[in-house]
Amino acid sequence: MTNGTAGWRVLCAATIAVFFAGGPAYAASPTIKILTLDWTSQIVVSHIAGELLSAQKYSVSYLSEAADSQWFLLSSGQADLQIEVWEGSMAKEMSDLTRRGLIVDAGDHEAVTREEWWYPAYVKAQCPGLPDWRALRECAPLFATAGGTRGTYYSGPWEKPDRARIRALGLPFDVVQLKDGDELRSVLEEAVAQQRPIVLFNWTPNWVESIYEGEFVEFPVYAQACETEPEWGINEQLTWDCGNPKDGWLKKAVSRRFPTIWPCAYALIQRISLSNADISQAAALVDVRGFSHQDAARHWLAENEPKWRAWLQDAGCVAEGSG
Ligand code: TMO
Repeated sequence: MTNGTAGWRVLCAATIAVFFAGGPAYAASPTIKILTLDWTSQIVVSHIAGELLSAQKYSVSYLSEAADSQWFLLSSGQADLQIEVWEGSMAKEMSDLTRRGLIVDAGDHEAVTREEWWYPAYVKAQCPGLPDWRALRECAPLFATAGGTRGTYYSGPWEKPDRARIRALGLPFDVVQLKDGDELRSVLEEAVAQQRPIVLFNWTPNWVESIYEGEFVEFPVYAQACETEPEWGINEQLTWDCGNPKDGWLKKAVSRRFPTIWPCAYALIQRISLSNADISQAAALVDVRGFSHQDAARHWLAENEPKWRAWLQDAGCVAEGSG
């Protein structure tokens, strides 16, 4: 029993030592775990970051997950980097978790973003009141997919509560929620091939804008109070009677351990800044031109060397991964 107790004490001491050392104690150069989520540009841009880190001799791995899981994985240190955090669908978790110190905000990309209901240009001829959202009240039957008069809105897995918005704005629509960006792409391509009316979740920058004309629906202008105060906006009983932000930010998020374990890599991630054109090109290389995600990343890197060289130079730091 004495042995057992002593052994236990040693184990406890070791555990406490590792706990207070904050991670690096148990591995000289742990792997940077990069989250790849469920829309194309995010996966490509993750590979762009991963290639740059690998070239600096960091060990990286990719973790393929649904966007929902990112917050738990980053907060618990099971993932280290999410390279595209979008304001329209992710602002709340991002600000809650950074405020609580569970994840770290590694700064903004240059890109300005929007995530919203969208339709191809030919739809407007059949519903001329668009892009004003009120036009959707009369035009709903155009978007009916199973007969009847209620329209179908195709959403992805990322949005704010769309059913709440539909209720608050009195729209005769039902939501069909699709699994990821690839499924949204399929329903869009099918509708366009038949010139059939469709309204679906889309975002910019994205590959869509490089081949299809179209517009976002204009809902009442976003305000934070719209999410929390029923009295705000045209429906005085309900929240969510507004659209998403039109000029949203695009951020990078890292795990709490990241800046401590890999300060130079962190400096590089902070410098990484992609424009709208970069992100839409990254997506189009895969979704329009058929590259793999990794090949798309390498292609982008080959074409944009001055840009990433400047990030490395501005980071001004020699990689701790190479030591
Ligand atoms: C997170 N997303 C860009 C798909 O809206």
